[in-house]
Amino acid sequence: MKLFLLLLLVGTGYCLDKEQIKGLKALLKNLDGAFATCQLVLFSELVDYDTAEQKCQNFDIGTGSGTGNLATVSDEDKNTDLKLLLGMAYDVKEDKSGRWDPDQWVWAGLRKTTNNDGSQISRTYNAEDWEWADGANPNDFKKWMKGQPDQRKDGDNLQNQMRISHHGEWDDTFKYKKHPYACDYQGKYILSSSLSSWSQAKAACEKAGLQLAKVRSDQEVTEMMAAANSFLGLRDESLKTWNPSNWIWLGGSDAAEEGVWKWVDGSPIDYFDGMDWRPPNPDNADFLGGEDGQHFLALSRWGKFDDSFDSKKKQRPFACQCPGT
Ligand SMILES: [Ca+2]
Ligand SMILES: [Ca+2]
Ligand SMILES: [Ca+2]
Repeated sequence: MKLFLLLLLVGTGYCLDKEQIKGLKALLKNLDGAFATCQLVLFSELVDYDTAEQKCQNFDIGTGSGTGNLATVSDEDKNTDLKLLLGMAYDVKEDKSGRWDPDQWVWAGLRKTTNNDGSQISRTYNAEDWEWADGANPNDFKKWMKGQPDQRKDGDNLQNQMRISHHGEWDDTFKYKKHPYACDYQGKYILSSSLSSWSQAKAACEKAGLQLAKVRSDQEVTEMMAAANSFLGLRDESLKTWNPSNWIWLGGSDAAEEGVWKWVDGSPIDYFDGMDWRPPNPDNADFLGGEDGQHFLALSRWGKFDDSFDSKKKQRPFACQCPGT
């Protein structure tokens, strides 16, 4: 059974069960502005469709911008993730007028590219007339609201852009409308700003079907710094070095055997000697009294590593790793 679950998780997308969705919500609950699952990232800023598309293309996960795209929502998993993320950013409004508010919808990447003459034929949904922002035509998966797409007209404008509701229903609308937007998430990391000890952080990632993160190269330090900037916000320059907010728990430990560092999945930390340690670390310090040294890996918002304590006195943000990355 365990192996089976593992195999499910290692695939490209991974399907969250009810408990894991709860776990993911807990990870994201104190964030502001950007929210990610391992498939999608949603930004709460309200923008028109063209701006949303541009912003997804420019979203930099630490590997350079220009490669992102507005979300391709081509299966039930991603539609479910999108509902979850919109719900994290904005509350659902059930009243009749409120459900058409800008914050009740999110831009995804589907747009109508052909048969746009407004005729009766053009108003009938035909997947070949539509295209995802990544260039693919829609497959059989669709979630159009009853009566949609209806290709309404406003002067010269037709409803050629798709938006998705809190209930996961699709509607075609005008590109000048302003909504939050979702991009396909190409990153490796889900960050949580919920201050936690190392073992609390480890458990919180596991509850969401994830593991505390690995940072295995200088390049991944850059990616982690980019993820921290996107999800936790830019570093607050007024905070002192050891302020909890300046440190992110990672999934490394030498608790089992002093000096033998392993990731939480048991694999060795080959990058250990290449890590940019904050001098004089790693020092296995024991100043917290009653402790037998420091056995848990943290990374600062400056990209410096430290071995630290798993202690209620060390409540920090943390990073989880997306399966298969
Ligand atoms: Ca419509
Ligand atoms: Ca140690
Ligand atoms: Ca240390």
